[in-house]
Amino acid sequence: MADKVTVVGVPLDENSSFLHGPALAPARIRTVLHAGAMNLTTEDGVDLGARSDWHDIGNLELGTGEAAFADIERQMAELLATGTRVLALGGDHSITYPIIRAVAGVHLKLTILHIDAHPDLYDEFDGSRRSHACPFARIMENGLASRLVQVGIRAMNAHQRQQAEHFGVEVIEMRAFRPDLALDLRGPIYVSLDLDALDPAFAPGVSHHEPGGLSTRDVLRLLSSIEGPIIGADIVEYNPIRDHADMTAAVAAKFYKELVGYLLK
Ligand SMILES: [Mn+2]
Repeated sequence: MADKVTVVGVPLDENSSFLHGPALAPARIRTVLHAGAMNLTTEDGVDLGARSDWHDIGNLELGTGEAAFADIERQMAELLATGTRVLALGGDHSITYPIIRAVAGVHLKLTILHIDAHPDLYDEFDGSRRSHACPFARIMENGLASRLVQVGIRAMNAHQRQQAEHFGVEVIEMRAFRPDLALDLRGPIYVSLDLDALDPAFAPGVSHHEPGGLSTRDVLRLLSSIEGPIIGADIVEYNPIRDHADMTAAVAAKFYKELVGYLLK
């Protein structure tokens, strides 16, 4: 029988607009998760080390350019066809578009919870429609989600505000965020977690520092408040080259554990 949950690395960062590094993230997150400093039990008490119904299968094999997106979509679709739920470790945020293409082929009426400092709704960025600044424009214009709910946003310019209105995106800007925020999300729910949603004080190892963000606890509380089933997730934009003493890798490893726990539910 297929595993209930599969973790897979998607080491693509060629669509980053500012710095490279997130391609190194999956390996670094795994190293820190298994270094011995943290155990494998989630806050709900799920001991991932004692369960055999999930596995981390390493990284996808990827080409470049448009072929990389096709590679991600095909390999994700193959995994999903076995009945498993997938947690993807980016990579830059561009990977979420081909992942959602595969996920939307399995789950109708998808709700995406997108946690990020940036709306990533550009029609194109620096001449590229594959940029990590664009994935949610591609997802919405292709009708791949019935709801897109964004939390943590604090870098919304006029173009992206227009795009959000055009696509009917529900944006909870950081200035309106409250730690006890309760989202009314019905399943199936996909969580796309860009680590730059966190304040750089909590997660310095990202390419785009945007101060005034979420705490690690804010994100954990938000995830635990979701009532509907989480059927897929990604953790993107960790950049080991920008990290200090693996602090951000530990944050990513924490979310890795918690998200695998939610996906196993
Ligand atoms: Mn992003």
